[in-house]
Amino acid sequence: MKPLLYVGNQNYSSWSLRPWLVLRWSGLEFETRVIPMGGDGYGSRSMPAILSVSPSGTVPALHLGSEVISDSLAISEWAAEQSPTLWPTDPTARMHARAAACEMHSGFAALRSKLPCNIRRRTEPRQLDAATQHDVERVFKLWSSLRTRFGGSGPFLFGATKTIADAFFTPVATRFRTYGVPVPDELAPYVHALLNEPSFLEWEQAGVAESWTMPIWDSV
Ligand SMILES: N[C@@H](CCC(=O)N[C@@H](CS)C(=O)NCC(=O)O)C(=O)O
Repeated sequence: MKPLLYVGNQNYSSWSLRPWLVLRWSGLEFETRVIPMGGDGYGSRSMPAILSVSPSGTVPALHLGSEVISDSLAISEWAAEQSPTLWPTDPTARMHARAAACEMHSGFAALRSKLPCNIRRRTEPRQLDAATQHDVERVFKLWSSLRTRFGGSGPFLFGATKTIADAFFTPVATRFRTYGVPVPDELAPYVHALLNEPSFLEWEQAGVAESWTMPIWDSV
């Protein structure tokens, strides 16, 4: 039986996009099922449709036979056990890749709430509040330091090979595009590489084609 990944709406669910990219990049075969988010229980991790496949009440959730992994980083770590190049092979680079993915996984609260993921949307550039600006600048510093130290001649954070860290920052690149956040020139090629990566383009196309809308997110 193939692994089965339950995801949220592809236009909006940044949590879902990350492990979906990781699984794609792993080369493992898997199936994807989309659960439209919203309605009763949404926002309090008690949507019946999600709870029926994910004990945490959240997507993404990966089903491996009778086992369920309901966290994007844990799913990515599972994939990396099957496909070791998902983390850099050099131990020092790997340590920094893990730290970057974990920082994204557990931080950037202002960026998440003020610039919600909405892949197909485009707004005029806006004035960011201090906390969001701080998060944006931290992302730029982190990307710059990793690219300078480990990027070599490749387009991604750790060079030519895409890693879990790149998957975790792909939704951030879409947020910068959606809300017109100016990206420093030196980082524009990295954002371009993320937003033109073939698996991402496939996900984006599915998101654009979705008929669901989340009016609250569209009005932020
Ligand atoms: N720590 C989880 C968080 C996942 C998460 O918050 N998912 C959102 C969708 S983007 C969700 O399922 N929300 C359902 C709800 O809030 O009711 C992960 O990394 O997968």
